[in-house]
Amino acid sequence: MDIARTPSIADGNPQMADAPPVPAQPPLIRRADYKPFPWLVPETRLHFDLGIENTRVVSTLKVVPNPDAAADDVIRLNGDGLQVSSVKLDGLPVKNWEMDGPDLVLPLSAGAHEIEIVNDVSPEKNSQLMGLYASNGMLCTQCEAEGFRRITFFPDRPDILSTYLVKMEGPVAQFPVLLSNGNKVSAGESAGGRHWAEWHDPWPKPSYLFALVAGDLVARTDSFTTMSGREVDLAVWVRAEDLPRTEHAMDSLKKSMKWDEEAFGREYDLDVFNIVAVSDFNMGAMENKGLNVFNTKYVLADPDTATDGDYDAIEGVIGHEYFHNWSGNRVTCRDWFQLSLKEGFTVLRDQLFSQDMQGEAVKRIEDVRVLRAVQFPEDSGPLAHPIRPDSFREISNFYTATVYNKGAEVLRMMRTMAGPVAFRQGTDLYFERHDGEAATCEDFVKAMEDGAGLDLRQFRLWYSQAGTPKVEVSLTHKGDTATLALKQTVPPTPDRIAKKPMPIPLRLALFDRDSGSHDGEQLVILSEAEKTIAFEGFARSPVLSINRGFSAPVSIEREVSTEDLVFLAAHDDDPFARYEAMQDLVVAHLVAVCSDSLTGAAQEAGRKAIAGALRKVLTDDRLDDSMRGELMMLPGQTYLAEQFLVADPGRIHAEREALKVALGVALESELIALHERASTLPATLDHASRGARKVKAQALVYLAAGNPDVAAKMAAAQYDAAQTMTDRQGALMVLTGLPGVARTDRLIDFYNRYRGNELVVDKWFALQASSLHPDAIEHVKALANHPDFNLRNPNRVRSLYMAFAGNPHAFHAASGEGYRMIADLILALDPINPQTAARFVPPLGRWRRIEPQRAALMRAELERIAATDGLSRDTYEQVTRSLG
Ligand code: 0A1
Ligand code: ZN
Repeated sequence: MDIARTPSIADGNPQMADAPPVPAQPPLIRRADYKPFPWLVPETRLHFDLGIENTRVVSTLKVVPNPDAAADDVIRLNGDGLQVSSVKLDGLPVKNWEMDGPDLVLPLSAGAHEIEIVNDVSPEKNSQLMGLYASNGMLCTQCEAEGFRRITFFPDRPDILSTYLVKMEGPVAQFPVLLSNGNKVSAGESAGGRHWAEWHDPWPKPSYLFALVAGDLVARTDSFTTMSGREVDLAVWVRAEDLPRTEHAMDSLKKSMKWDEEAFGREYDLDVFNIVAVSDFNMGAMENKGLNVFNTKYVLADPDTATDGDYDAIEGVIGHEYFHNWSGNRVTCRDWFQLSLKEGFTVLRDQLFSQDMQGEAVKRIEDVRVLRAVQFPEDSGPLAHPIRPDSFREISNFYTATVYNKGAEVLRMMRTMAGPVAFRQGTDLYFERHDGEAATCEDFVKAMEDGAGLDLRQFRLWYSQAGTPKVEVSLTHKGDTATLALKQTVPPTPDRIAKKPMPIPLRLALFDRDSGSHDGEQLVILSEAEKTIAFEGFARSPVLSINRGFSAPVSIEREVSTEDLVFLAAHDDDPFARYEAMQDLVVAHLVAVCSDSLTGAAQEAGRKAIAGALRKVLTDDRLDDSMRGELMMLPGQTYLAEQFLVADPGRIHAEREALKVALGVALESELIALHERASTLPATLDHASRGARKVKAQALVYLAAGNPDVAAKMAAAQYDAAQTMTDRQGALMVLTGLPGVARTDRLIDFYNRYRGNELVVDKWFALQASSLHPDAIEHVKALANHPDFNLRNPNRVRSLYMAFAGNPHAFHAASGEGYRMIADLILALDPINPQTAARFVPPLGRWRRIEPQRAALMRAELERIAATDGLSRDTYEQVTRSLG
């Protein structure tokens, strides 16, 4: 770029570059516009003089022309709100640089150069939690996606790979521990109670993987011997009082390291692996090379303060971040449009890991439940985008369930089509070909074609087309032939109306009604818009089990009898399909009830059929409790709402609750018996005890609907006797929804018992915000004024308001008060932490799929936000897309 044509904010050298006001319309960045950067930065040296109020950064970059890019006579270094103190080029001070908006632009002649820039940042003022920030007196960083530019000037894009040598210095008393990426190479004391440490990361990496941590931390340490016999020092760093809660995190790390060697042949590549837990964090965790930074939520656990679900989530997230060392770090992304290259792949890897650790069936069911609750609505709403988006204004808005979870499903389909062995050959080839590179989704697909022997020409559409495909299924029977007719449609989305058919791998089986068995599963790939397949040898019409294991992320539509669903719920040998039959049974019933298409008698018959199927689930002693707990769960409100073009959330909620009442009444004795039997298991972490705790919580949910007095007594007793957080929280969840003294007493007890434990107090906020209590809105308003509520801590904000936004009867209150509260939150949070604020827009953005009165209220709140001056890029983009 020619500097003469660059608009400049100053004639001389501005000592201070204020963050520019956000333009009315932040620019749209397009995938098609990708161009390699004219310069490479093979080496980066950083010096940090650390302070909470002010940190001085000296950055020295070796730059050389990029042989694969068009030459330029300037270098553009991205910045974001930085104060420049000085710039040197090849050792000499220069003044001919300019600020172009937030970026620093420096003229540069061809050849190799060294650029030194000195700038200051203020960690304590950084409430966005991007770049270098302070959390509980410690300093830490978050650089993905574009946070490094808030630390120093740099070509802050993932295709610029550099080795980093980092020296940091600060007061020993305040920052006894100094960590960065890679291996520690030296350390020492300096005058005035100060010390320093130097870290070197030999693996070239993009700036988004840079990390630094300085603080008063202690570590649980351990070691791991890799498959080639190298010893790696492991450490999990936390505040001293949290040390007893780090054992599970360390175990999870060691399991992840071993699993990645066995399942994907991936070995760790540094002498140390550090994990640091921080209380203030926008997301779950971050895979910085050799120095993962985690939200405390995904590190700290003991049975008294963490639920079984928390234990599993910790194992999954530790695995996820660790697996990024190969899928993300050794092979990174060329640009942010390729985000699913690392995220979809790493989610698939963490799902397979958790399946191996916890059991395949239940994990698959949980993953599909999340996909349907979060990704399906995204794919059918105004924020729909392909797993490889074509454009964005703010990349933080694209860390979505589509890029992550649907991305994982797309790769899982390749694995289903290739088989696990060939899929592994594909991933081996991908890692071998692209190690040390910034790659694209296309590179991955090509490696899969070459390594796994798949033809993925048509399959590539899964990367470019958004929207959840619909597959209409019908099975007819004549003579001894069953004929399956399949028809696919990919719905229009805001980015594209006309869509092409995509290959949809469907695992299916045809059951003989009499024997209850089938002759083997088949994989049918539906590549065309329509297809019919004949199956011979069926004297009677068989029962079809389709999309077994959820082999494709599609929605299946078919006319199926209640009788067939009851059959599958009891007999299907694919555990997912069994779960699915239970779900379908309930979905079909509730959709019909909410559409007023059932007579009173038909409604009664439907409830009876569901009660009968659920009774079998409660009493089938071949089922293990963990699976039983899954089969007991009713489809969630959002998934139910997805079944309607225009949903009435009030009606859906009321009918879903009414069904719970009916089931709670009809099955009271079975539910009580199940609860009693499960209560005899010990409070240990083994599979059977965990399953028992799951069914106890589910039993209480139905009993609370059917017989609130009995349920309140049982829940209070469970609460009082609880030896685990799973039991205590399960009981309190039910009590919180039931008016009465047991509720108040136990809520007070819970708070007093765990006061000061941030993560457990988060649960206390969330339980009340998500409760069935009729006054939940009032409770949330009161909690917003609680002394422990704090807009600056994302976990606390989410614990109150995400829980509230997911609570249908409160968020969708017909008055519109719930919508107003979320809009008020967005406006209050946006100036503090835009990334977290923008995450609250999607619940309001669903207005088009909601009945007209509520839709108008939701839209009005979006318009109120849109009309506010000075919105962040994050919130601006989400709100304008949602208004469409
Ligand atoms: N790469 C991380 C997710 C992540 C993204 C952005 C962040 O900035 C606040 C933090 C974390 C992962 O997939 O785990
Ligand atoms: Zn990730």
